[in-house]
Amino acid sequence: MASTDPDCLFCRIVAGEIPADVVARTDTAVAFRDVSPQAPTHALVVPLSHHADVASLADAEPATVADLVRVARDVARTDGLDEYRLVFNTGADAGQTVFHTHLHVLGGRTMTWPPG
Ligand code: IU
Repeated sequence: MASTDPDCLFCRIVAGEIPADVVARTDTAVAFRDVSPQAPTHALVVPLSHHADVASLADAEPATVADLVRVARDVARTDGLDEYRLVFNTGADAGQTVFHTHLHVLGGRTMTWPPG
């Protein structure tokens, strides 16, 4: 049984309690379109289980981290992308605002670096 937090927005999206534009679902992850897209393709891939950030997920469920990357690749491919950016913001200073692990999949335009 995956750990969940009833107060967590992404746990509630995973559970189907809050609507989202879901584009993929596996035994371990759900992918949905970001509500505030920063690129033509901008999806979030989240584990079913609640862990605040990717390092915590890696400690608890290392295989799920790889699953997130594979789902991200498949979402990009579905949008016709071979080239894309994957981002795990970790901590408020890094830009993390939702404390349920999520992998950003960004693509469909030329990316700049550093991201800011
Ligand atoms: P961040 O790495 O924690 O900053 O990313 C959180 C993302 O979640 C951000 O891109 C938001 O636009 C996105 N998001 C969403 O897709 N749906 C929501 O209801 C909320 C945030 I709140």
